[in-house]
Amino acid sequence: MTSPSLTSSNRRIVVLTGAGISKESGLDTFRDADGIWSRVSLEEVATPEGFRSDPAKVQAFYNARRRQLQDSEVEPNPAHAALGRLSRALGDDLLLVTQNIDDLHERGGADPVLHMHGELLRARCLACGADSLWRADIDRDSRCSVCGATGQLRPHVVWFGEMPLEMERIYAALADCDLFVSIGTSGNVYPAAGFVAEAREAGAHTLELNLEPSEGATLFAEKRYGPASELVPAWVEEVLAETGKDTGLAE
Ligand code: BV8
Repeated sequence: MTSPSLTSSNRRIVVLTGAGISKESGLDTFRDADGIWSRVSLEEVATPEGFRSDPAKVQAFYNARRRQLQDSEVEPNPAHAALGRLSRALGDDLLLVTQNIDDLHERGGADPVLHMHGELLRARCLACGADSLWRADIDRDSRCSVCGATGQLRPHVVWFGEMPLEMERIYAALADCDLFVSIGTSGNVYPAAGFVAEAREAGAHTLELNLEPSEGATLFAEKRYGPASELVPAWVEEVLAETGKDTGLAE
């Protein structure tokens, strides 16, 4: 089905991704049966209160995920590569927002990527507030590369109860977009789960690409269900053909 709003050549697209787009790269989702929240308590490892009460437990949780992300087995999948191609073709006409803290969109060629829940490969200093690239474990001896403080680093990740990043920029893009596409997210976590309503309000066409209907499925004008590695490349092909902006660099 051709997305009605793509007839003009300068449509503006906002894409939101969630953990489902990285599942086929070997990273677990959160709320699937085998998901992360089935093994560890969200309150204990993804809240400021959890960090205050047991920082070592929280650091260990993110250290394990940071190591796994850098494992050679974990690679961008065709969905990441397709969005990389779309990013190169559309430039400023695409805003790619992700809830994910992995770097697979970047490694798939997307630039820029807006990480509204932060990034696993960056550390934030509680002493000076700076965040910096960080690939190693974070522990009590870790030293801030900006101010030199030791033992003051936390993951640069947005926990529950904390304000997601770049919300103004996201809401401005949603108010101005012609097409909003949600990929690989269950629609459980706000404010991301509310983006589809914002886009509808702005008159945008809305499309959900997911393995199964999300919590917000009824809010989407168009829905396609299946694995992201199949759905996303097919959808990107359609968009590039309709807008004539194909880079010709098929992945
Ligand atoms: C905020 C950290 C306000 C990084 C995450 C009480 C107090 C404060 C806030 C609240 C509260 N009660 C409720 C809230 C709001 C809360 C919230 O929404 N809670 C939920 C649980 C009800 N939200 C917040 O707290 C947010 N902040 O509201 O701040 C505020 C206001 C003023 C001042 C200060 C603050 C912060 C939310 C961010 C929390 N951090 N993660 C990390 O460790 O990763 S959220 C976590 O969930 C991840 O970021 C994840 O990305 C996100 C969403 O999950 P999904 O990506 O959707 O993953 P999920 O497993 O759920 O679904 C995967 C989907 O993929 C499934 O549908 C599946 O079918 C599909 N799939 C699987 N395989 C495939 C596939 N699809 C395609 N192909 C496949 N192969």
